[in-house]
Amino acid sequence: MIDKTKYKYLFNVDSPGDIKEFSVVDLKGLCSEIRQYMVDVISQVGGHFGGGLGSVELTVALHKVFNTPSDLIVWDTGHQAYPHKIITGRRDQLHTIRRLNGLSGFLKRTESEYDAFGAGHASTSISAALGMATGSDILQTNKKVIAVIGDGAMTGGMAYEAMNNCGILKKNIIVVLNDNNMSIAPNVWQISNYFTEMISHPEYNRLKGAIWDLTGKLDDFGDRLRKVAARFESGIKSVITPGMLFEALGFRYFGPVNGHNVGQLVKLFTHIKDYPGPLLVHAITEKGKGYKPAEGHVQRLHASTPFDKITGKAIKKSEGKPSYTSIFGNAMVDLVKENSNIVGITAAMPDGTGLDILQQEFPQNYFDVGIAEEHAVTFAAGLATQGVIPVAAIYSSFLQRAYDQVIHDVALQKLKVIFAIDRAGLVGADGPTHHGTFDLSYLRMIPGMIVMAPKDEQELRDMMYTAVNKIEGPSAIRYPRGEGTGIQLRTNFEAIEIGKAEVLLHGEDVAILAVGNMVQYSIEAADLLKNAGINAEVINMRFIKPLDTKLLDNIANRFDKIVTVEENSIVGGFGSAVLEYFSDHNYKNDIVRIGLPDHFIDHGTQKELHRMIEIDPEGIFHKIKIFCKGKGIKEEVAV
Ligand SMILES: Cc1ncc(C[n+]2csc(CCOP(=O)(O)OP(=O)(O)O)c2C)c(N)n1
Repeated sequence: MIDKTKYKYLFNVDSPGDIKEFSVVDLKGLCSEIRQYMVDVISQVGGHFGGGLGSVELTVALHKVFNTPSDLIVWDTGHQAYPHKIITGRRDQLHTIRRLNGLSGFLKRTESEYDAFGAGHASTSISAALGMATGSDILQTNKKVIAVIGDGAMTGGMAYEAMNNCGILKKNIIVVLNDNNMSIAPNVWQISNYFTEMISHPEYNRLKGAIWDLTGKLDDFGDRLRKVAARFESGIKSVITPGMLFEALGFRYFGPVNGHNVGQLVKLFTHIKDYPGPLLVHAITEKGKGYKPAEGHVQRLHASTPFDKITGKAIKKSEGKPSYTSIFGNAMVDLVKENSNIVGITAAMPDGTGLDILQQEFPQNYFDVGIAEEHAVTFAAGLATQGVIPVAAIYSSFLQRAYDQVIHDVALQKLKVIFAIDRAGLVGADGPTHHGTFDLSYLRMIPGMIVMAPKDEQELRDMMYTAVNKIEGPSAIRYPRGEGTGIQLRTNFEAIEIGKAEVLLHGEDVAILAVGNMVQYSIEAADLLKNAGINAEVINMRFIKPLDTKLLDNIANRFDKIVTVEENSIVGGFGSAVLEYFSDHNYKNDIVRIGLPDHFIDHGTQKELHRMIEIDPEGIFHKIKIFCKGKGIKEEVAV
């Protein structure tokens, strides 16, 4: 329960309109209450945390100065937008964040009119904001448009594509660079070294008093700004400010400013909001600001499960089974021990992918390229041309960004790049931006790509070994978020024959062809079917491409009824591959595909979502029972 008596301002703010008359003292009070409220609520329910704590003053200042929702604030990535949610009418639902039917953990246009643009993936904000500014111009709606982007998101190429275009189009747009020097892990943004160098340059410091010294005392800010602005027209600024790079791209650079001084931010935004053309405000912030345990935390509590408010320590659940992520990370270490030509590549997700384990053991075999999935893939392709064996560890939903690179730079050139695709299937609380629901569809159509899905942790290890040692061209291994099955692992690796499935249960009434984590679910469903008098054969297909066609011929000849099960979109995935094969070979069996429906699935726990769309063991059982016993079942079963 939240003790509302502790709050003087927060519960009087139901929308940004309520802070318009706030004094600087009030704004400061509100900022500290937003932090307090985030700690109170997120410590109980979990969620993204450090980024939001660092963006409180920016959020309050922007909503104070601009006329939202008519003016448009585009938050990049969206994990740092909890303060924005809190002051745009969603304060009282914050405890539902990331839960089934609750608030989204990111930005969502259908959730609030204040969410100008949906987000979840990084580096999109400047492009979207430029589109909005241009749209506002065309329709003459005279809206102010502000993009807020982190230094981590600035490592994504799209941000530069957008800035370049801003310089060309010269629309009125404000980009706020929320620079906390952190991505999830410490950021690998080379330009921040440039800023540091610039800011510490003696020449810059000598002239600092005369230029945009917004970090200091700014009581006479208005007058000085005008005077200094005039001098800048002569071009001095472009030579001596850290914003030279942005200036070269066509932005007017303001900063660096203290992103936690709300009064100063309000002044600055008020002054510049009517300036024409692209502006860039460089705000220095601190991830986890104002909450000691986050400030001392290596990842600044980027995201957390529920935690103890005092210590910041996660409230531990009992030790579970090892995650696929950690199995992958440890397998990388074992593989590198056998062959030092293997390297792991992550796009800013060392912990998320498990490659932090490799980084610790073999730092020279590890690369964090920033939030730059496209680059990661082509970088891997380049490495492969030289005989290095790159393993690009990228979440299923983030690999979507690098699709052309997978086709054009890797597959077309038949390069040996191994894609380790974590978070394949429904990821749970992160929701539709992060669900990995399409990779089987988008990978299996690529010529020469071998696509695998392990049924358990051992098979993941063996597939990695197979990809390294038995496959010459590109390959992909996709596995789900979360725990494995908990099986005992062999220490040695074993190669798996390419395109070979395995029959796990023999039966005669129906054949269940399953991939990945759906194999285990299918075995459990087969158990339930047995009790209902239906004997199912369960096959672990292992390969989505190439399919085990010998086995498919055998199945088609032995079974009238065949079911495919996958945690991928029903459109174009594994089941579709089986249908194509059967159709091409004139088999007329009765086939039902079980998978993810052809619509975006919201957030909830993985378990809840599996239940809801009936791809948990009970759901699979239920569907197959109808299929085997009923008539016209396909209509009922098809998802
Ligand atoms: C395309 C893409 N790749 C990876 C991620 C995962 N991710 C979420 S937040 C984040 C770090 C963002 O850093 P920054 O933009 O500096 O924001 P901060 O959290 O530091 O405020 C990353 C890598 C993502 N959301 N999108």
